Amino acid sequence: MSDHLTGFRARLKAGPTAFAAWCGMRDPAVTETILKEGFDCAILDWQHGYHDQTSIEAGILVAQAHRKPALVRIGVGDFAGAARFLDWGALGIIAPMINSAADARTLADFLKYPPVGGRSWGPTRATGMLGFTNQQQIQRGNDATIVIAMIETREGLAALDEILAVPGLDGVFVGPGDLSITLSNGGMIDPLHADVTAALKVVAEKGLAAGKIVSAFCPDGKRAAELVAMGYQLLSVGTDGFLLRSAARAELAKAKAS
Ligand code: 3PY
Ligand code: MG
Repeated sequence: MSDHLTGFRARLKAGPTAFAAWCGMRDPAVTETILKEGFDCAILDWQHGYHDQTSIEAGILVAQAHRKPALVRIGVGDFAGAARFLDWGALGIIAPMINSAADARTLADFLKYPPVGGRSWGPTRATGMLGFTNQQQIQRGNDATIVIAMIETREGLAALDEILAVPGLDGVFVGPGDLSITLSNGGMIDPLHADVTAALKVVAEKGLAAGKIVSAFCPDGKRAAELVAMGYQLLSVGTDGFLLRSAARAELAKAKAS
């Protein structure tokens, strides 16, 4: 059994906080380079990243080569596509703009096998990759993969209690950028704004009380450290683009200082 993969969900709940490499770039070598710096998993960003289907598949495989899980942040409402990514070996799905319990139920229904949901079985990579037989895939696949709803709107926050009560949902992931936009009625984008910080505290408290995985996007490491203190169990740290840009800027500044 591939415990480094199948045990991910349990490890998130037990702690310590896991850190995710947020990967929007298409080349799997970028994912690999960042992952090797000690991140616990990769999140491949299909929604806003540069990925195509081939690069999602390559990202999953390169993460697996380093014995790390890969999760995919899907497009809005793209639950059928998400099930394919699980078949290919993604260990988790992060679904944006989940605004109601009905949204969360539909998400879980697509991605969890019966009796929890109605996921369709496909004899693709995931079964062998996880070390499962077909029968075990049906019986244990639901526990080996995580289904996470993004809370990133005013509506999602208002429906948080009902969303957290959806049985097939493993966790919530705060998108602070979109949250800042909706909380200000389009007035600003500021993922570090005090209103977002207050919402992050509420999501952590309610999510942990409901026994769900609490996770969030962090624009940088400083923010991630603050959210560890709030009890967050899975945090992304910047993005591949941000990390590349900040290292480039810092090194060029040193070169020009001479
Ligand atoms: C947000 O901050 O809105 C996100 O979706 C993180 O990428
Ligand atoms: Mg968002």
